[in-house]
Amino acid sequence: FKGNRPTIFSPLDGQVCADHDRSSGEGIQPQEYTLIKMRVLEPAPEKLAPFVAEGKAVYLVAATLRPETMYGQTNCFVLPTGKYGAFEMKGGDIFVCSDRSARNMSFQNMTAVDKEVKKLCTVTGQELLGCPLKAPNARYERVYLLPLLTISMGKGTGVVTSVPSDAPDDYAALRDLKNKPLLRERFGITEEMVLPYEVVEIIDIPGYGSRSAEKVCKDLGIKSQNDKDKLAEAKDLVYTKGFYEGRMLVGSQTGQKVCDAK
Ligand code: A2H
Repeated sequence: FKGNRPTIFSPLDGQVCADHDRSSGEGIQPQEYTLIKMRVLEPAPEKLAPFVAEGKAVYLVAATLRPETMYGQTNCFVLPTGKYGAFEMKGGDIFVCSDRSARNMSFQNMTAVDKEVKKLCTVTGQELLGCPLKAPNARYERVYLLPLLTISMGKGTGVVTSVPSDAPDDYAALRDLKNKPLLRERFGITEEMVLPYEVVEIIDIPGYGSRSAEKVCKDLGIKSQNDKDKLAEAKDLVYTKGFYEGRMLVGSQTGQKVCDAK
């Protein structure tokens, strides 16, 4: 794709995928994300149920910079107050994501009609919470859609898949939901949606072990998903080291360095 719109390659279906839109910012390189198609299982949220009943493949579509970590997915996140849509894509799939990302995808040959967005319904993050999903490559057969309050709707697709072994933000948010019954109650999340989901060890980083996000959250004394500055520091600490020195513990590239496996 030419221009300043970022291109995403999805290794899961070989399509060229799209993401955010930078209309200004000369010299700023577009961010390349991988889109992860997480299929909506039953019982589907009310707004999506008619499409699922028709036999359509409906996906929550998460944007990630770390496709090699998908073996460690334990859940997916949306912003409860975020506005999402269900969009008709090429081949009849339905993608649930932010309006902005759907528009971007329409310029990357992914929508049913090129350069056009066909929105089937509008849905809030709150209305989607608790939705069961099939996460590709994950150890768990079904994972749930949970709230993450720090999602930016202007980035990626507004949908974040959660890998608490390697992403400090994901670790802190899942731990909040496990430890705080009132937080679960506020968003209609049940124990079964969070308590059975343990960290999956997928990458070993020298000095950080195979649960690097957990270790760095403990080392820095991160108390919740709202500890923004410390979480930014935690991300920096594990990200570079993990990329160059981490080794895959699972999957077809077991033993390889993360930078090669990716
Ligand atoms: B990453 P950057 Cl294992 N709002 O994926 C907030 N965060 C978002 C988002 C949004 N709208 N869209 C994507 N993200 C997250 C995996 C991962 C990620 C791991 C480790 C680090 C990591 C599993 N979650 O990101 O601002 C997504 O989480 C560390 C930065 O574009 C995506 O990759 O640089 C990353 O942030 C994109 O962040």
